Amino acid sequence: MKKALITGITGQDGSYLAELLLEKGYQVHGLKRRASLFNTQRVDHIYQDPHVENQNFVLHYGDLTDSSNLTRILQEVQPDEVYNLGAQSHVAVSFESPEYTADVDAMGTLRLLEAIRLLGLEKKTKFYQASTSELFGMVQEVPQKETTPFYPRSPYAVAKLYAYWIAVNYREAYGMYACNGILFNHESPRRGETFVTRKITRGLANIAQGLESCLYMGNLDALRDWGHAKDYVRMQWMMLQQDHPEDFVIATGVQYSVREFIEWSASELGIKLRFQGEGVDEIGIVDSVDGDKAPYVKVGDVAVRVDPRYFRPAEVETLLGDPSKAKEKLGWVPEITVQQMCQEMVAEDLKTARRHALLKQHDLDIPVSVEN
Ligand code: NDP
Ligand code: GDR
Repeated sequence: MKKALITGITGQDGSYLAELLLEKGYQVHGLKRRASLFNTQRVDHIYQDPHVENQNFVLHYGDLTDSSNLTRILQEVQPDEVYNLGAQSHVAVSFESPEYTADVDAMGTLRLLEAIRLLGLEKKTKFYQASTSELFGMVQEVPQKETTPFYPRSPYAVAKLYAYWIAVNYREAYGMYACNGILFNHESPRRGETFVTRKITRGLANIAQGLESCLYMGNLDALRDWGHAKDYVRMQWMMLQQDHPEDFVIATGVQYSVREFIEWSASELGIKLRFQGEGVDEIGIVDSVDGDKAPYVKVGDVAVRVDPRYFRPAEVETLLGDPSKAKEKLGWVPEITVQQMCQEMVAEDLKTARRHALLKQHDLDIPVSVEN
């Protein structure tokens, strides 16, 4: 039985990858952080009681900032494959916590690689590094592919640039099977609530159910190449099944704006929006509404406003990937379109909003999150 260790197993990708590897018969080990509240919601459905024998899903307390902890877990597990998905992954937050982001995202990668090497696992353990399209930042070529020069635009992207190169360096210096998946944005109903797509689907579903009145957004003109996380974790696994390690761009090859994602999500909820104004004065007004789908929304309501607090000190305006290498060498093509993904995300967030609306009607407390 193959063994995999996933850092970031409690995150969006970690949870889908764990499901995939379990289906493939792996024993899956994951790093979870100690937190004052439960933080394993995304993997609770595959959790196994530690009192039962022959477990194939095991969580270990750990942190990418702690070398001794990483070394101990690697020594205990002796994994065939390590997927380094753990990261402070929010670009905007990285401007607020740049040093911590560097420690986890850059140094954390080095700590893992060095632990593998010092334990003498460098010829046994294959290593996947969660690299990112944010490396391209201020884009130097359209579309972006494996050979496009990097120009990171945030502390997050700069930290990930170090992680990218240290993975390449360990491959070249020590002959390790280490590779980078340069993944463009990928989303799902499990996406963190403060990333743009989920913020939109959740916010608009709440508006449709009368739980919120307005969605406050940053740069509506940003263009992204969005795919579905399920498609992208499949590729993470494929990258470690080759004879030789290589880096791959993973993307759909199509880009849309944040404004378009808002329009699709609203339309799924029976709300047609008209955008007017410019810059910070831009608003999204309800043009027509299907009262059955969005009973609390009226024509003329301002459902979207721009709030400059969500602008970033340096923005990545446009990203568009060229996944030709992944297609040609690995036969990978994304199966879920961004529009299908948007539908799925809206449907899931609507279910939750309906549940919360029902609780509210009965004067019961609803779990409110103020962070966005
Ligand atoms: P998430 O933010 O959903 O998950 C991040 C994971 O990292 C969580 O499990 C989190 O734990 C864990 N983590 C955070 N800090 C630490 C730490 N100090 N030590 C150990 N673990 C930590 O990210 P995604 O699943 O979306 O992304 C997975 C990886 O892929 C990340 O590295 C991200 O930067 C990268 N990436 C993501 C893309 C995307 O579009 N989703 C695109 C390209 C790259 P906790 O649950 O406790 O917070
Ligand atoms: P990104 O994703 O920064 O590309 O990083 P995010 O969804 O946060 O932003 C995408 C674009 O939307 C714009 N935007 C907003 N973003 C957020 N979060 N909130 C808003 O209100 C808002 N309004 C507009 C942003 O400015 C940006 O241009 C994600 C993360 O998953 C990284 O870890 C990963 O490496 C990259 O994708 C690829």
